[in-house]
Amino acid sequence: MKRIFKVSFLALATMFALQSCGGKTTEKTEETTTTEETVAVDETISNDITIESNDAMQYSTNELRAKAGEITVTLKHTGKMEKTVMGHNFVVFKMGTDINAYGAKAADAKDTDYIPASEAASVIAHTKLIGGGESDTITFSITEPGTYDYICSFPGHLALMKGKLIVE
Ligand SMILES: [Cu+2]
Repeated sequence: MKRIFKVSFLALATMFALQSCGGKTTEKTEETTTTEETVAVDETISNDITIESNDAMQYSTNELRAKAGEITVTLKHTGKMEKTVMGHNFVVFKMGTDINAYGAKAADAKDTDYIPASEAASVIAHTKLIGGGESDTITFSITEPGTYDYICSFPGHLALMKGKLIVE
């Protein structure tokens, strides 16, 4: 909406410049550019986050934002498939973790729902593995601002199901 308004205004200003004073068109355009910079960008920051997952092996977003402190994440599975076939979880890591190496270890950890005990030191928090129609909520604390990776550790899902949690 804001973008459409901005473009219309720009067009109007240019037309006015052309009609009234042909020689000063460049000056008028510069003025319009200054106005454009005042348009605010909306960014959603919430420490009560809901992220969805589906039968197409996707999260609803690959970027989450929160403020340092307690963060609550609810993972919902909006699909219909069982967790043995299309299970999803949400695993968030300490900075510097190699998520591909973690994913490889996770694939061998079927007995613990693909959360390998050997890699626990890299994990800040994780939900349980859920199937279609289920959800799980976790609360954890991140005090250091930064960018934290999250993935679904079900075998093969890391290719599509990964994102960044940006803590400010
Ligand atoms: Cu998954």
